[in-house]
Parts: sequence; structure tokens; C-alpha cells
Amino acid sequence: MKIGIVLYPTFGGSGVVATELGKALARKGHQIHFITYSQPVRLGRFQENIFYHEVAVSDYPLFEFQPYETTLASKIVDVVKYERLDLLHVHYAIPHASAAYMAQKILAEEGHNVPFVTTLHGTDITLIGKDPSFVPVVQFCINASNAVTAVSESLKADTHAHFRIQKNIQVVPNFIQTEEELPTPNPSLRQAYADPLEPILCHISNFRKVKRVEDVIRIFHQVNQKIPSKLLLVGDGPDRYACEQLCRTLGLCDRIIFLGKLRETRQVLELADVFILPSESESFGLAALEALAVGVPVISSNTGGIPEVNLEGFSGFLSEVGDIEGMATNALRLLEPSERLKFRKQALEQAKSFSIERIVPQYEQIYHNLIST
Ligand code: GMT
Repeated sequence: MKIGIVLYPTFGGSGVVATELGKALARKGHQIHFITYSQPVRLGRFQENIFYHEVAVSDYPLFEFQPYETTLASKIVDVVKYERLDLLHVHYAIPHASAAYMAQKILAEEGHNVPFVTTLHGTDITLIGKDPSFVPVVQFCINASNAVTAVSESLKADTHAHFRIQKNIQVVPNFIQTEEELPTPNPSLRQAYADPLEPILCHISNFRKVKRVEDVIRIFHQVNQKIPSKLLLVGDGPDRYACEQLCRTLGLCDRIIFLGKLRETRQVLELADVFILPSESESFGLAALEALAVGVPVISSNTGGIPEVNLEGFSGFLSEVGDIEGMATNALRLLEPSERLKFRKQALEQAKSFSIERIVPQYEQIYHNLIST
């Protein structure tokens, strides 16, 4: 099939999932056309069957706000028409579903029929989407999509709670490449960040309020008082400054390492003993799944779709949002020498239920159903 994937090219989970999906489909022989405003961070190396179409927004002084959605819709029309795409798969409803809808109508006028699948990722529904200034368009576009998927049962339920949806929403969870065996961390890299007996805790996010990164630091503070450890923080965003301040206040500057944004996180995750995800809201928690896939158990909140990914007492532990004490106690449980290997193996086992081989065919089936009707 020839598939157009519309996505955010950034470090956010929706862009990562869309890019990894496109790469996996390309390996299976489909022709993939990524459409977005800059090169997706996970696109990486040159790969057969992959094409990237950049949406360049002109900077006209007349516009106080440049009309990205209009430019995107025009680009989609162009790519569908000249690359003869069979279908579109848009990731994140705003504004990708409405741009796809507009493109579909324009193409229909010219005799091209192109169905589009909308995948809901989370903040497009739970944070931004339900903002009254977006509701009519988001609701309309979800219903107008030819197929709709959500990345967790929790997100599906949230979508029904916030919008009047007539369309069937199919849950297709996010996925990950898993290996048979647990990886061995690169010893010289580990040595660069921690002494041999010091555990490494890790957190990866966009440092937005919803991620509660200050909780990560407070949890780490308690763990570090019992077992001297290191904390690796990956990512950047609005709360980074406050987090750096908190490290200074708690006297943890020599224990916490801010690595900033990284295109590939696997090598860092491989160094970790525990991953912390205390989010306020999370439709899925892709970062937690990426940790599990390298055998790193997860300490998380029990919000949104996280319990579908992190299984209590198996791949890690879950607590109420804001329960710093509980999360610190659970992290210490995972660091017990007698527990470590068991949880590492269970983490990997849990990740395998989201393996790329299991999930990608579910999207292919949706595509087949659409183009054969
Ligand atoms: O994590 C974020 O805030 C970024 C956001 C995005 O749209 O890229 O992530 C959402 O989609 C990811 C991929 O499906 C999910 O794993 C995240 O849980 C979800 N984020 C939230 O719901 C806050």
C-alpha cells in the first residue's frame, strides 16, 4: 500500500509512534510518505520505501498567525494526487484530522477517493481537545474520519466522555521493538554516570506540568537518602528551570544529571535500574514502555492508560498521583538485590505484549478494510 502519514515531527510520543509505525510498515514493503513541517526526530537513516514531504509555511506579514492547517491540507492534496496514495493515517487529531478532512473533500472533487485513519494519542483529547475552543472541530473530524483508533482503553473512554462520538473507536496500543534477552548496559557509559554499586534511576519527558517532574526529584531525594543513587533526566521543557532549582534546594546537584533532549533514548534506558513516571494524566505512557522493553521496571502513577502498560507488582508498581512517599517506597522495593532480576525479566515480558510484530498488523488490517470497501 501507499500510505501518507501526517504527524508531529517532535520528541512527543505521538510523533515517535507515527515515525516508528511508518518505518515498520516500510520494512514490510509498504511505501510510506511522511508529511509534516520538519524532519521527524526518529526518522534517522535513509531507508527504502520512505519519503518525507516537508510542509513549508510561508511567512506573510499580513498574518499574525501563519495558517499551517491550510498549507498542510494543500500539501496532503498534492502528495495524495501525485504519489497516488491509497490512504492517509493522521496522528494527533489537532489539526491533522481537520486538514485530512479538508484534503479528502478537495480530492473528491477531482475524482480521487482517499480514506483517512485518525489515531488519538492523548493530549489531543484530554488536555487540548476538550478546550471549548477546539471541541466542535475535533468532534466533527473524529466522526468524519474513515477509521478512528485510540492508544488505550482509557483514552477511548475519555474520548467518549468529552465528545459526542458516533464512530467506532478501535483501541490499538502503542508498540515497541523487543529483543528476546535482557540487554547488557554499556559498562564504560554506566561508569561515566554512577559508581558500580550506585543504582541509576531515570525519567524521560517533555518537562510539562502534566509530567510532574518535580515529583520525580522528590521521589529520588527519598530513595537517595536510603541508597546513594543517581538520577538521569532526559528531555526538556517548561518545568526544567523549576526542577533545576529544586535540585539546588535539596542539595542534589551532584546526584541528578540533566541530559536534555535525545533523539534515541534506548542507550540511556539500558543504564537504568528504575524508571519513574509520576504523571498527572497519561493516555498510554510510551516512555514507560520503552523502559520496560530494555528490562527496566517502572514506578508510576495509576492514571489514565498507565495501568494498561505497567502492571502492579509485575512490571513495577503504581501509586496515586502525587504519592511521593509511596513511589519512593516502591522504588526501594525494586532496588532490593533479591528482587532486581525478577522485575527486570518481568518488565521485558510485559513489553513483549506490545511488540511491534503484534501491533503493526492491527493497523494493516484497518488499512485493508478501508481500501477494500
Ligand atoms: O507525552 C506527551 O505529553 C506528548 C504526547 C504527544 O502527543 O506526543 O504524548 C501522548 O501520546 C503518547 C503516544 O501515544 C502517549 O504515550 C502519551 O501518554 C500521551 N501523553 C499524554 O497523554 C499526556
